[in-house]
Amino acid sequence: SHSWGYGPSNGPDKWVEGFPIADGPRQSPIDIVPGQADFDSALQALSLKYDAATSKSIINNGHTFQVDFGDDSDSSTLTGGPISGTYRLRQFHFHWGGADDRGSEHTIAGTKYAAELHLVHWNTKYPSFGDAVSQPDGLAVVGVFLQIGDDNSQLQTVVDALDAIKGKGQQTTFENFDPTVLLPGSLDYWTYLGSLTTPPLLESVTWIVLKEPISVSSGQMTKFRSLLFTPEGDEPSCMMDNYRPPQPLKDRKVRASFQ
Ligand code: BO1
Ligand code: ZN
Repeated sequence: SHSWGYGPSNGPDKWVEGFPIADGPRQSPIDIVPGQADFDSALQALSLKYDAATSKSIINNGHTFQVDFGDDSDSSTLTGGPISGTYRLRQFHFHWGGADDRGSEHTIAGTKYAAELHLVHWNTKYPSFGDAVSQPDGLAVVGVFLQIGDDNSQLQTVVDALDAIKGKGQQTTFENFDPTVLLPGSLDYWTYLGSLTTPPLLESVTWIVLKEPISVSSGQMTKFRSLLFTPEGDEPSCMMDNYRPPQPLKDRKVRASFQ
């Protein structure tokens, strides 16, 4: 059958055929133009409280690799920032390019980073992630840019696990990992209302995009690209360029937590 992906025949330009919300009013990602964002002094500081004991496994799902967390209690949470209430961490994953000059989903005044980390949280006013994912205030995703530079020793823990999940559908345990170690020094952010960046493209995400990038070396990016979109036994296709380009801002405002 013909499922979505990032190729010419099933990539972002084709997603609207199966997911008409692709042309909806609050799609993600977007290009963030800092000079057009409104500083909002009412925005609170972000509070990210993660417990390493909640990390469970790492999986290649054929679109990206993700680390999944136990989310049956308030052990790893996001509060503050632009959101009300408590959101629980469900998973984190990355998007990246086929070369170091591209790969992020959000762009900053047109500038692309080499990759983007997404920490995905769901609103505990709903019973589960599955219920929250289709609600307008159901999810909050923290986006962190990866900029080419020094080897990132915190990220290397993740990179070292990739050998074990080369093909689509492969997974392995990934325990005792606190994703706080992946965050930059500053939690200054931009925020706007948007969507999942992959099908089903549901318009349920409060986006929180951090201003300060983290580092990644070119060698670490090469290891991301050694993953495969394909399952073991199929003609191999390297996992890269798994990002959606920026979508129209339409009737939305981007707010900044900083001046
Ligand atoms: S993203 O952060 O906007 N790139 C994004 C895109 C898609 C999902 C999550 C975040 N998808 C959902 C799937 C669910 C899955 C869940 C948690 O991720 O729709 O089926 O359970 O991994
Ligand atoms: Zn993502």
